[in-house]
Amino acid sequence: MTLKGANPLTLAHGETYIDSGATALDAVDGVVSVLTDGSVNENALGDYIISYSAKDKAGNEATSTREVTVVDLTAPVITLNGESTINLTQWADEYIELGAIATDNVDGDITVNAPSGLVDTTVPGSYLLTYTVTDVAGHETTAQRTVNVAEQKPFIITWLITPEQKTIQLPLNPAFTAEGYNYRVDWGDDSVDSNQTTAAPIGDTQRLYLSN
Ligand SMILES: [Ca+2]
Repeated sequence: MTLKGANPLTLAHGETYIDSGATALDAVDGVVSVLTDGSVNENALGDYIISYSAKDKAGNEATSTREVTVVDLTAPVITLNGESTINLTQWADEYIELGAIATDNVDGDITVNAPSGLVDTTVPGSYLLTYTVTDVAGHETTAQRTVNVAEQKPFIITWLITPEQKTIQLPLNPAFTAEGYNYRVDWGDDSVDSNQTTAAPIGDTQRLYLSN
């Protein structure tokens, strides 16, 4: 008896098993029909045996078997929650980790742990976060997210000199309450206030301008 096709045979999970059969040749009877027994569940990992048997007219039986192993050959797929590139502004924005989800052809949903890498929104730069999952079969998948932190631009106000007393309203962003708020004011009369910091302001701050 001769098996057609591979033996043992490795089959990818979910792939349809098509038995290649066997042939039997008897010295007296010539070609003898072969009976096949056994089945493969393509959707369940494991080993399966397909048996073949053939008898000649004299009742002599020949048998053979094929071992089929259903294995997981496919790595999980990661889908990021949120965008793969996130643009933030230094101090003004906070990075919120939205995480990721992963599904596998065999294992179903897989929990994605926190990514490697950290985002420091107080330091401008480009940060790379790497998410990794591994299925039971050991296939690893990674996905990455880039978080760009743009430098906070100082703002400059020029206030024209007028004879009257003037006040200036400095709009303050509540997002800066932790770090304070740095500003530079050019009063237009050769006096400049730089690196003015207001800690934890909410609302507006007044600056009183006194004319000479
Ligand atoms: Ca898999």
